[in-house]
Amino acid sequence: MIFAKQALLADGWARDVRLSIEAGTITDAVPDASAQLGDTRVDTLLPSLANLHSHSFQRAMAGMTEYRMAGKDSFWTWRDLMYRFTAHLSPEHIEAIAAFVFLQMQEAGYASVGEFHYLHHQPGGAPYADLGELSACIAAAAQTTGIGLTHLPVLYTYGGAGQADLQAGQARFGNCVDRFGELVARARHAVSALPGDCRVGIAPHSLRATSPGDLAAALDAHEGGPVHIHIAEQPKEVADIEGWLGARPVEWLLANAKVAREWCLIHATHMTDAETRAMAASGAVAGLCPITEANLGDGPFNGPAYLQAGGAFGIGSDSNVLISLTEELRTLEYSQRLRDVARNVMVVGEGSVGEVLYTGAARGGAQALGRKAGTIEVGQLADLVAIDSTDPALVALQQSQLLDGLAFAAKDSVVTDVWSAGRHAVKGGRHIARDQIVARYRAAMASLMASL
Ligand code: NGQ
Ligand code: ZN
Repeated sequence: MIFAKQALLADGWARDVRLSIEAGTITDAVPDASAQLGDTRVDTLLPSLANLHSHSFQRAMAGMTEYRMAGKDSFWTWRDLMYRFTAHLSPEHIEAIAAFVFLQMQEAGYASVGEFHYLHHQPGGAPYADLGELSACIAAAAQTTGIGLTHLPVLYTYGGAGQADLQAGQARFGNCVDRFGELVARARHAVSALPGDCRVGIAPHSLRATSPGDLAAALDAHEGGPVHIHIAEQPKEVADIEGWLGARPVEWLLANAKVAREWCLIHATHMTDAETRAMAASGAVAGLCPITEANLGDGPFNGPAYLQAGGAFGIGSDSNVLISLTEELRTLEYSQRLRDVARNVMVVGEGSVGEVLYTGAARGGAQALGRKAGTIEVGQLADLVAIDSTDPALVALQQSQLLDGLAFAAKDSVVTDVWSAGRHAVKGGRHIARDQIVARYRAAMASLMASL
């Protein structure tokens, strides 16, 4: 049982809430209750967020690509460096990095992660004896940390728009649709050993890394569950797709695939207003990755038009250059303010920006990961985060201002506890397996640095 002095329930704030959890699911949520002996007591309980988009291995190169080279650095020059980095990663590295990343996510307040996983093969491109070897590493990291995993094996077949050959640096990613089917089966096998809230979806990497026929075949073979795809992140990508397929990426996808609620369109940065409205109407989730989108120079999301049209959204940490839930939320809003030279942009009509961002991302993130979560109510998974409203950063705020405080005035250190489907992995602000996971990460980094 959890006893919270206050909790944000599905129908609003309540005081003195006693929460019962059975087999990972909330079975009772009683306001105005009394704490009982043995209850886990927390200050403020919120539905936790899903981190809907991560490439965990990229965390290990955080800080290595911020040196300006002669000429103009861009997303594409960053990508070359990232590709070179992948050549040095062993299965042991990949598992140790993923466990560390998941720990950092949990300590920041995320209960679940969508791992968009495209490192499949050995350096050079030969498959491992088990095609799903590296998917199994991701599953093992989820097991170690207790995070709620939605594993998204990636279909990456071509090196660029127009079915270009894979580049040398992309050899570890490549599969044709048939072998991708085998890979998904192996990934399902690996994830079947995890708790029941963990699941597998699929992720055609991007329109440029697949083809219309292959995409249709992969979707046909899909047994159900989330479908994630990178889309319209960079202007060059929009131009390449338009040149090849005769339509802008989001426009093309909406016209050629049955995009609906189980889809998550990652970035969707460069959209016309018509695309923005059509995407919102599709029911898909916009997978926004504000820190990475700023870091890679992608551009700001078309937030006002998307919210006006009722579009669903969630938050991802993508490159993991920094893992911070509070900073993702404010970076999303600040990108809008800087573009519009305005304040309080991500709200339709009047209201709290922090509340719209937080509760929207909680619901949209859960939807994108296929988790029955995102609100605190009976029947939902116990994906929960507790924060300390007596922290100096929050102490002066009214209940109705707490989410604004969290989004704009606090650091992730206000997080005290996190549960993933009832698994209580963060206590007192620390992951329960922190020492072991960090020690293993340090050892992996020492071995990786020796190989660079
Ligand atoms: C990724 N990153 O999948 O990690 C990509 C780069 C690619 C972002 N799009 C790789 N931010 O585009 O092929
Ligand atoms: Zn990505």
